[in-house]
Amino acid sequence: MSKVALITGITGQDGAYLAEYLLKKGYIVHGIKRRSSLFNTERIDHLYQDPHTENRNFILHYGDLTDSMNLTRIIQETQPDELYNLGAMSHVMVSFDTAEYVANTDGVGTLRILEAVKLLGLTQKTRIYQASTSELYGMVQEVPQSEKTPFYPRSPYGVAKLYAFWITKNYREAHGMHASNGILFNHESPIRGETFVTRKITRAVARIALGMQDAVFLGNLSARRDWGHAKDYVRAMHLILQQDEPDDYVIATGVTTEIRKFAWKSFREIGINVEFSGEAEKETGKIRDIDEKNFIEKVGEEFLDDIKVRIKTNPDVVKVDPSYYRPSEVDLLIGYPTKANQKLGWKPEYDLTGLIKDMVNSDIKLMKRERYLKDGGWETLNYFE
Ligand code: NAP
Ligand code: F7E
Repeated sequence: MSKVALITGITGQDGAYLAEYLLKKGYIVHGIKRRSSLFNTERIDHLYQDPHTENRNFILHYGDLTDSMNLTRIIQETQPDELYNLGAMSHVMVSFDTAEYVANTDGVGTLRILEAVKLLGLTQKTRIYQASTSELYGMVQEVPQSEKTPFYPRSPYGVAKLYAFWITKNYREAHGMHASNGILFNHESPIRGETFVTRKITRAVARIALGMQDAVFLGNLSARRDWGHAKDYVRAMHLILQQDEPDDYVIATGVTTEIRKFAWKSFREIGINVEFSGEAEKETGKIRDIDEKNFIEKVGEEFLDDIKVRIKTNPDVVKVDPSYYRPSEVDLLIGYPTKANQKLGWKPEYDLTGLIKDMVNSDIKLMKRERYLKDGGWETLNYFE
């Protein structure tokens, strides 16, 4: 018989990759999506099944992590073997402006899930995955960060997730539930939200190359992150729930990189060499030269002349805008994923170069499409299929 999974946050980056992964494994996948005034299912539209289809294995339910009764009803109706709690207001900077909402969704929302499973008598049936985060380490107390490193969150998001981490652990210990935390370090992909720094950069690289944007404005260029690919990280989520015993795991690559270097590598992926100079708000990244062969191969010959002109006229492609600085910053994250490597047998397939390649090339395709559509070029669309 097929296993049943319920995913909160199904419309997000991880929800989409996890749903696809579980469907390929033969699961019946239920997802909770929020009602929104515009379509919010773009990431999972390729998985959609007509409600009249027999033996449907991908089913969406309206819901919200702030609504206990709704969550309880959906869990009762779906009787999941595995419940992945991925829903959250996940943007750290935005959490400074919406702290109470984040506490309610990301913190108490996790309690609602755990309590519903307990109340419905499903503690022995339903295994729970909680989307914990490297933001728990915040002002890091140890380098690199492992499952044993003490937490010191630095944002309302981190603090809400701290509650979610501990309430998950408490329900495991107090009620014998199979509830586990995946402490995932940053993971990105071509479908990453556009306001996270990696996607903001790869999208801007594509737009700058195609003449659609002059420069990208960023905040703290010196912060360091341990970035992996979301496709690798959803495999780890699934592995965590296949273990006989529930536990907490750090999922990371063990490599850390500055934001500045991520930007440099992203431009370089399409043959644009950028040089950084200046300090703090005055720092800029300028085009130094172009590897024409690479640029033509990745972007197209028709865009080369314009970008060459920019070296002389307007070379600044990265600028600093202090409004992106955070009230309290997480300066350095680097994970120590040995427990996951050894116990789960998990290893990432993508390294940072592979991740950047995937993201930049996908954004070039997307932005070309956008550019041609804007120019009224409907008839040229087939070119991109
Ligand atoms: P994401 O792209 O921002 O997706 C978040 C999902 O949560 C979306 O489906 C969103 O729905 C949904 N959501 C937001 N508020 C909700 C609410 N009140 N009720 C129900 N659903 C709600 O995030 P992600 O990158 O996929 O991350 C998945 C989870 O892992 C999150 O919990 C995040 O905090 C955590 N995490 C992420 C990373 C990372 O680097 N990506 C690392 C560690 C932990 P809409 O589409 O309607 O907005
Ligand atoms: O910022 C710096 C910023 O927003 C990374 C979420 O998925 O991962 C994510 O949180 C760094 C920070 O991700 C800009 O100051 C510079 O130091 O891409 P981010 P995040 O805050 O690390 C963790 C693990 C999660 O759990 C979260 O849900 O980049 N930075 N300039 C910038 N950041 C943004 N967003 N925009 C900038 O312009």
